[in-house]
Amino acid sequence: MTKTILLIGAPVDSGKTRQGCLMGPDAYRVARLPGALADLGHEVRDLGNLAPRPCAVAAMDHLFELPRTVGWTQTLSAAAQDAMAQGLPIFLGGDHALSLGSVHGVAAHAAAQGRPQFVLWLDAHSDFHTPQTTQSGNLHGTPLAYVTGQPGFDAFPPVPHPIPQENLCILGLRSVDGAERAALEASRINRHDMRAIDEHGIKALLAPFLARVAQAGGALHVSLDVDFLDPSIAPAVGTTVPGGATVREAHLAMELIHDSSLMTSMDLVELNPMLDERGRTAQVMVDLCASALGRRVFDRPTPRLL
Ligand code: 5AB
Ligand code: MN
Ligand code: MN
Ligand code: MN
Repeated sequence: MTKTILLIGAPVDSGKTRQGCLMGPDAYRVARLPGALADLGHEVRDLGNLAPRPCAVAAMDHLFELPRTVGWTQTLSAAAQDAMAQGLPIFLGGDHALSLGSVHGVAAHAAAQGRPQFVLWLDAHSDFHTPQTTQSGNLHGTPLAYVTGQPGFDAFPPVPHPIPQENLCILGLRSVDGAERAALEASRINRHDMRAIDEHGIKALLAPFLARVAQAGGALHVSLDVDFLDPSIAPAVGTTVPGGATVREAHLAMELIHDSSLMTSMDLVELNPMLDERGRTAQVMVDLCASALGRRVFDRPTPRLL
């Protein structure tokens, strides 16, 4: 089914100290994301890049760039709510702090429609820190705590529609900090680490979650962190953790998402073009996005020599 796809550039770089993700949206454009989606028959509208609202909240010593990140959250939540009324938004990151806003916004839209919101989080990390538990002070490690309504986000917009923990599924885990682990273990969040993927295969883990989304008539936001992938195939990321998903595991996840027809919004996050090798990470992310929107495995173009 053809869709109206809104590409929303979110050059967020305030979520961690290592800079470079601000170049992500343009890298996706250069790697031909708009063309790849248009080739599948979709109507593609590139809305250009957003900028954060100026924000007067006080800085906090142990948190990197809190005011700027709050400003981005306001901008992106509003943009997400607007875009959901027009089609399927894809947020071109930008680091994962952008999901503080994108998920906040899509959840507000779903609530207004009386529809439950679900989130699939493809990531090496659980991003379940609060501003109190983070050791690094990097807010890109906090979005799942924020959108589920955990306490400690007083500087951020209120969360009137927290996403129920059982509506979240994290796939690809292999780096979870102590405080996050305790909170995660006490939670109802569905989560599968790399060992589970090794033992059962990605379909056995993902299909039951997709079935629950379908059963509930839910909206599904997919948040794809570059570090879900093994760094050997996706080196352009500041937080590399060996032992990630293979090219085919990631494509199969995207193909299953497409077959389900459930995805209503998406983030492509954490690409740092400064760390890329001849654009190969940008390219693999573009190809994965195309799979999520209907490119079949045998229709994949033969890659140009890298
Ligand atoms: B990402 C770490 N848990 O809090 C922290 O890349 C890493 O969005 C967070 O998943 C990684 O700084 C955040 C050590
Ligand atoms: Mn992440
Ligand atoms: Mn990560
Ligand atoms: Mn990362």
